[in-house]
Order: sequence, then C-alpha cells, then structure tokens
Amino acid sequence: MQPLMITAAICGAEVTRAQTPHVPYTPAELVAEALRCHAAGATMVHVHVRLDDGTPSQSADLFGQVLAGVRSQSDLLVQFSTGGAVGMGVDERADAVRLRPDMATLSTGSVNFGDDVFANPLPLVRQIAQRLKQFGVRPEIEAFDTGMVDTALRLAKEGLIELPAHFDFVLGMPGGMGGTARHLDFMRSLLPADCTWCVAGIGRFELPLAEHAIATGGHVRVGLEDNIFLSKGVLAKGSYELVQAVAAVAKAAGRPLATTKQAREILRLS
Ligand code: KMH
Ligand code: ZN
Repeated sequence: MQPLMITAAICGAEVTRAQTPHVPYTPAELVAEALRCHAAGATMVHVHVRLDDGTPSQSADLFGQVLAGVRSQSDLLVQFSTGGAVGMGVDERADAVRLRPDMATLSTGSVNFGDDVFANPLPLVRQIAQRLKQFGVRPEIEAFDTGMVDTALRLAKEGLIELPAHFDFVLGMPGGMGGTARHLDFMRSLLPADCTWCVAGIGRFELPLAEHAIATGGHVRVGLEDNIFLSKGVLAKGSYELVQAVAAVAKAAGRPLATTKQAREILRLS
C-alpha cells in the first residue's frame, strides 16, 4: 500500500464561528492552522478563504497570502478550492488558479448540498478544467456521487483531464451520496487502474470512513470543513486534532504517513 496522504480541509466556506470558535478565517489564522496540521501529519492543505467576518470569498489576494505564508514556512502541499461557496460563478471560483497552487479541486457534477444546490453544469466544469490545464495545475476531482466519476472519465476522453487522476470522494453530505463503507467501496471500484483516491466523510462519517480508507489503500481528508467534532459532542480544537486522530489510526494499522516527496510522487506533481 502507498504511504498515507492526509489532507487537512481547515475552514471550507460554510462552517461559522457560531458553530465552532476554532474555525480559522484570516490568512494568518489559516496559515497557522495549516502548519499545525502539517506538524500533526498532513501532507496537503485544502484551502478556502474568508473575509475577516467569515464571509466566504475566492479572492486571489487572500489565496495568495495563504500560499505565500505556507510555502515560506513549510513544504506542505497547497490545494485551492475552485468549489468556493454555493452560488458563486465560474470566474470567481477559478480566478486564483493563476497563482499555481500544487493542486486545485474540480467538482464534476451538481449535487444537493443540504437545502442548497452546489451547481456544476458541464460547461462550467469544462471551463474550470480548461483553466487548470492552462496553468498546469493538477486537479483533485471532487466526486459527491457516482455520476461525477463517470463525468470525469468523459472529460478525460475530451482531453480536459489527464489520467491517471486523483479523486476525492465526498460522502455523507445531506442530499448527496451516503457515507458508509459500502458507498466508498463502490466509488473506488469505478476508478481506472493507477488512479488514486481519498475520502472526505462529512460529519459523523468522517472518522469511520478515514479508518476504512486506511485499511483499503486510499488516502484521507479531514478537517473542520467537513466535520467539527472529534467525538460525539466534543468539538475538535482545530483541524489538527482530526489529523492527529487519523495519524493515530494509521499508526495502529501499520500504515506510514507520506512525506511531501512521496506525496508528490503519488500525485504525479512535478
Ligand atoms: N463549499 C462547497 C459548496 C471544493 O472545495 O471544491 C464546495 C466545496 C468543494 O467545498
Ligand atoms: Zn472545499
């Protein structure tokens, strides 16, 4: 099995300070939290940015501050979100890709997202994929449902996505695909040879799916974007505590954590 890559999704666009006081908002807070996650074993940070009051943003200036802060202090891989927040348009979502982070997300379909819809019609997906290609940024394909894997493979045939690709299965989102081990097993069974995958379980699905991924050769994403609790009723003091929990499971399972160099090789990053 490959060494385990842990991605820390440290703030997302939706989690608020009313839900947890531990969610970072400002670039300085995001960088500090990213470095704590790196120290806990994360090889990549999945970045969203916020205005100082927590309003979701896709400001290239804010993304740039986070990228520079992380890169000046560590070799942690930086992945930008192009998903942003529900309702954002393609130009806003994909603008910061020009800063050339190590990776950026690419959601390949629409999904009910709680009471909202995370809309990703094909022309928008193609535009973001094209933008990633233009700037040489490798996508992580966010698949909230099975059709999104099929669509990614279709985009590969169109030349917009390079195979083998790296996928993130986002499971357990209210309105989306369920978050059991069976759901994950089906998703990973759909991938062509040599593709790599990680799982992001939402809410209570986060840690059980992480454990299943560790046992089955996948990789793991955890963090306050997806789940704010370390255990039932106990808030995580930061995404780093969730990374620590995953690192402990990996250690018990005898699966080493990937170094940045190993992660670059696994993800085929230059
Ligand atoms: N905030 C969600 C609407 C991504 O980062 O690429 C979309 C999202 C996916 O978080
Ligand atoms: Zn995200």
